[in-house]
Amino acid sequence: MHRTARTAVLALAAMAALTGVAQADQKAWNFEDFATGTVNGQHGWLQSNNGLDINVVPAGAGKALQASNAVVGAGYGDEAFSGSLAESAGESTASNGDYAGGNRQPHLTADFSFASTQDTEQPGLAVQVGLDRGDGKPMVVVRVKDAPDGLAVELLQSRNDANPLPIASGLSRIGAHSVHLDVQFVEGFANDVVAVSVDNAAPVSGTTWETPYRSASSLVPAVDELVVAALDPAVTPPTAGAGLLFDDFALASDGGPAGAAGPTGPAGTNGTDGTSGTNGTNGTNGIDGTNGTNGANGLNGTAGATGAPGATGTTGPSGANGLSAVAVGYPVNIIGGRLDLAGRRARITLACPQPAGLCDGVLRLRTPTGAQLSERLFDMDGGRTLSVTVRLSTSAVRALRKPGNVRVVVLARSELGIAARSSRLLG
Ligand SMILES: [Ca+2]
Ligand SMILES: [Ca+2]
Ligand SMILES: [Ca+2]
Repeated sequence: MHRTARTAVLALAAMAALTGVAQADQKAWNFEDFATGTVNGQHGWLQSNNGLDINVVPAGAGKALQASNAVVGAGYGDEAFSGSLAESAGESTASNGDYAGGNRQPHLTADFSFASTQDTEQPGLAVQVGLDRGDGKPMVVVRVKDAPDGLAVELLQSRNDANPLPIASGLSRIGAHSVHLDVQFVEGFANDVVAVSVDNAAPVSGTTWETPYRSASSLVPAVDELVVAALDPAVTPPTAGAGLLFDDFALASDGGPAGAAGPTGPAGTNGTDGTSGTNGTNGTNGIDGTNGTNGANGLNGTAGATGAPGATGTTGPSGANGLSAVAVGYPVNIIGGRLDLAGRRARITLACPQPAGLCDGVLRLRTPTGAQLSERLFDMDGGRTLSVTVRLSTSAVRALRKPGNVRVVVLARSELGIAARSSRLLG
């Protein structure tokens, strides 16, 4: 007997076998809180035939489920069933038969470990572990058996399968071995996939019992629990209380691994336009351009409208006092003359200034002291000269003989009637 060492290894092997797949529901049993003896009635386990060699036993520091085919049952319904998952697994059309429930899951995994209670061969030893709904209608069954070259595991794909699918063989009787079951229930006929791996080796694939059930015109059952079954009679039955130690059962149902990505859907419709962006920053100033050429002169515009009359101007300043008529007159120039006392006459040359227009006046001869002697009227155009001969009376000649000279006085008016006076003393 080597139960102590083997059970410790059993626990480690089962922990390593658990996977991280998302699970809809799971249950596990390591028998540590079970009482030794029959498993019936403990933590959901049921076993209707208590004459079978299946019991909870001490194993090392803990406990495990011992089983052998020292006694065999009449059918799966006699055997040891675990508690049930809340979510059963199977195809959508599988039958719960009042033994399973919850939301049907398409995928299920199961794990357990086993070890021999003996380190030598137990000829004819064989114990089955199946997936069932609780009334002895399994869908998946593996058999653990002993053979001359060691322990072996095989998959039964029907009840009393004459050619079970080999999974592993030649396994050591010293130490524990782990089993991992992965079951994919696929809608439709003969297509479920059961993959079984022992000690983490590459899995071997088979199928469920869906086809045998359908061939027998039976409903295909759902599964939600484990069954440990002693159903294989032996020529030389194993010793009661020996056989195999099972431990660390774990069961989980879930939605299965994610499928491959589907084909790309059609392109969506265009979204609405986004909002306008903010204004950008101002650019730098450009280089100054060259001056253009001058354009042609435009046409003269039309005359503007006559403006409104201007306001009355302010009174102008008073004018300067005007000069007297004499002051601004044009005196006749007395150019020259000759006194001819013997001929009793005087000849005087006069010139009228151009601006005067004309000179109209009287020429008078006087003594140097001013006594009137003679006179003569004249008129002439502006800018002309005129010789005037004035006759002298005898008394005038006498009055002039002593001084020898005469005063000529001319008084004349211009074209504007302005009078002017001029005088000259002649010898
Ligand atoms: Ca245990
Ligand atoms: Ca059940
Ligand atoms: Ca199927």
